[in-house]
Amino acid sequence: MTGRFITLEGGEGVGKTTNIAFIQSLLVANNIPLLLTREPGGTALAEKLRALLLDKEQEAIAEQAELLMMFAARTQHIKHVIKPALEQGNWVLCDRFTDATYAYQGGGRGMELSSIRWLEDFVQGDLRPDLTLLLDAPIQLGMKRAGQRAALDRFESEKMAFFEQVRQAYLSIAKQQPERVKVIDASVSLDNVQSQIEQVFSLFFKS
Ligand code: T5A
Repeated sequence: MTGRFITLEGGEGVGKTTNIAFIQSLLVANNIPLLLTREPGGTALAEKLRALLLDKEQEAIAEQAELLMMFAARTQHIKHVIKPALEQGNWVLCDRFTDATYAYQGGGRGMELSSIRWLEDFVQGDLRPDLTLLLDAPIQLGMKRAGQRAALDRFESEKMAFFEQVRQAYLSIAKQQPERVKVIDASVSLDNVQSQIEQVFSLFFKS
């Protein structure tokens, strides 16, 4: 038996971390064995790569290096955490995955989508999320929320135009893959966001 693979996506500060605990409670209430994880990260080595990727006090990271570091971390994560968990019948809930690469490195940095697609196939084989929740909110709102929470990291220090491209890239993925990617309006109150999430899961449980 294999579990199902669910990812949570969106721009900075839209509420992914906040809503993971809520999604966890929905799954646990349905007696679903669950593994929570995140990208970049999820293994000891991938967390070290994450720290390097988010650190803004170091030499400039070339765009190609950034892309390869994301996929290097992802390779470790899939091999040591995600695949074994799915194979044991657990569901995996992951805070960001490859849609973030299409959005940030593709949309934000303008890297060729064909290179990302090649790496996706090379690293993941046929592994793709079964369901993706895209939390969407205006950039200014997400940045305001993220800034209130902690100091800005290397990505959060980018310019507004970068985040607008990231947002548009995410929305375009959702438009192309509406069966998998469900857009949640994250600009409203947390209660409202969570009732949208609940609706998506009530349909997903039946699928
Ligand atoms: N990245 C990642 C890439 O470039 N390529 C890739 O392939 C991958 C995988 C990772 C960075 O790496 C980049 C993208 C990222 O920049 P991250 O920590 O995963 O960093 O991502 P962040 O977006 O930086 O995560 P944040 O923790 O900043 O944002 P969240 O998790 O979306 O937001 P959250 O839940 O912490 O909420 C922020 C604040 O808002 C409040 C919360 O209480 C919190 O204080 N809040 C709300 N307030 C009012 N109403 C609501 N509805 C609210 N929802 C949340």
